[in-house]
Amino acid sequence: MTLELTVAQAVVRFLEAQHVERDGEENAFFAGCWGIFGHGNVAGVGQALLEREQSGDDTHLRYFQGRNEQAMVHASAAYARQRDRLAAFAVTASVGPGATNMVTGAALATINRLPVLLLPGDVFATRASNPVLQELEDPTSMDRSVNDAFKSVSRYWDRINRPEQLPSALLSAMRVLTDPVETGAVTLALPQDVQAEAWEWDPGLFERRVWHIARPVPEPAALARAVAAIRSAVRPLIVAGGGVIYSDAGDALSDFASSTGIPVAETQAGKGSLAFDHPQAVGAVGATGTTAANTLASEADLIIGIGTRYSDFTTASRTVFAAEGVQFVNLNVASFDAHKQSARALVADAREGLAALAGSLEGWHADQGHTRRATALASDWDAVVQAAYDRDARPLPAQTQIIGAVNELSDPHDVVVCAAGSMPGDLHKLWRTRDRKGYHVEYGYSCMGYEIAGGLGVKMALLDTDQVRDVWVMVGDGSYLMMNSELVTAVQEGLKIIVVLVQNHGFASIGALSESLGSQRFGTRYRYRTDTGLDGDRLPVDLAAHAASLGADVITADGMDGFRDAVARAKESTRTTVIYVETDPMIPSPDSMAWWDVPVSAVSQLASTQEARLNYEMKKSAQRQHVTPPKTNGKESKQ
Ligand SMILES: Cc1ncc(C[n+]2csc(CCOP(=O)(O)OP(=O)(O)O)c2C)c(N)n1
Ligand SMILES: [Mg+2]
Repeated sequence: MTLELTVAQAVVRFLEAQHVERDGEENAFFAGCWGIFGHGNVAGVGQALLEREQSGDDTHLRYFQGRNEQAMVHASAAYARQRDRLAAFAVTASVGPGATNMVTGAALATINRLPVLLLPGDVFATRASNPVLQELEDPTSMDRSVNDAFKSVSRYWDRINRPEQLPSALLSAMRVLTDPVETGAVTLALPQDVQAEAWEWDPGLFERRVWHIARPVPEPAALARAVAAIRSAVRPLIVAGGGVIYSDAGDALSDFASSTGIPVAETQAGKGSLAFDHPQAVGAVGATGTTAANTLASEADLIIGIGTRYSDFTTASRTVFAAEGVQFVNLNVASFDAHKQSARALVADAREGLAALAGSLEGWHADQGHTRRATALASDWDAVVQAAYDRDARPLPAQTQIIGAVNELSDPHDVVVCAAGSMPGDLHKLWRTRDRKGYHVEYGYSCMGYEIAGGLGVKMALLDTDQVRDVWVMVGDGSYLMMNSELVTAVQEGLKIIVVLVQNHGFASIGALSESLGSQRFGTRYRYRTDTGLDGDRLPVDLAAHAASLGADVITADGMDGFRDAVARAKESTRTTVIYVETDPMIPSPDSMAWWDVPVSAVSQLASTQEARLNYEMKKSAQRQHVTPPKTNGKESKQ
């Protein structure tokens, strides 16, 4: 017996039947399908979604309309992150520009290891009408289309030129999407003629299927090596990354830190692994770190990296782990990351790995003086945070005051969302996380324009899991201008997000970076052109009016009292609300005492650049490569 469906109908029916299970809990994997239609998908995937919506079957794949394909992928990635990768979206786009608009979103999802299934339309497989509208012809090969651009940003990529290819492609896509190591963007390019083609399918393809999310356990010998390294450490420091959160290992980490007294620092993706007031929490580490975490990192003889990929922000471009002979133990589900910094690799799920370490280290405690010092350093930093929240800059508030007010006036379980600009660094240092899923800063790709679309995805994830929590989207004027269109989608869907739109008339973050590198804030202010460059008056842009024109409620906040009042009103409202506030971009936030490697021109006519280059060379000399193999008690390890 077979079932006759088009290729697109088969895709939709298959997606509806996929489920995942972890720790005994099961749920449907696909929350729905985002889509913008054009000739490349309207009559294929579009028709299939319509047919299912009209079927009366309440398990049909829900359809969501976006404004911009990139934004739809961002919303999907944010959704998957908020759901700990246990649920995801598919995204359908037309052929050509609709498809390539998704490439940036795909890269973001893959960098952050977030599952999203991309279904770009593709040019005719039969070539019956080629070149079709929007087809980029390659004279060297008709087998190539713009969708080949997805290959380098996808974890799995396929093109369905014949219906028979679909079942194995779909199964491969699911294997990758649900694998904690492999996951990221998966692209199945669907030629527009093939989408509409009918085929007789084996009905087994559409049966309910459950994918079990793996929690690999550590290999005993690797565990023993890690335990030996920890036992002999004098000043150990844990660096908690996003893997801790995805694996839901927060409680295990909290218990482990309490029982061993090892301080815990957090990466951007790992922030929230511990509540900010846990006795062992020392906050953000690296280029945007706290003085507590960075001091401990610079003195540590052993770094225990858990679920981190050691980005340059985490390592302060390989300067923050500065002690002579510093060693690494890396607990990571991905062998690739576990082996970084010449570590003793402990390849395992974060929660399973922590449980195994805790079992082997029962009764062991780090040096009490080390533990006490970490707690004292963290408390010093907390006073710095309070001072940054409480300062009273006039006439315009400092960004740190805005962050402080949102932190203090939001509920402990609300979610803050951000991605690019000066705010991610400030949030990393200053935000007091009180909930393991309360901090959502996309800093793998740090993609301007992610913020509003991401906030929408987070809100959808909260609603789908019956959680009543507000979403605070922190967005700069530059990011807002780059992509604000999903405000319309929030209004359309009746979803409430609160957008804090921080107006500082340009790219303040890159301005400060530029100045520190001797490039004089070139090209970073939003100013009229004059004879001497972009240094005229401010542009007459009214972003508050713009947001209102998209259907959001807008509150223009005047000073800090006005801002606090706006926060309270936004909290009470049931509608998407934009709080527009002007800040002073020249007020710096507390210093991290850390470096970031951004090379400065080696030769220059500009005195500012020459000076910055000298400083760069000095800082660069502190960079370490961590290439020495792990050693035990000063002797070469046999392992
Ligand atoms: C898509 C994209 N383009 C460029 C950058 C580089 N970049 C990082 S932050 C930034 C400026 C952000 O401006 P804004 O949103 O106003 O935040 P502010 O720096 O003023 O806090 C730029 C251009 C980026 N991260 N993403
Ligand atoms: Mg700005």
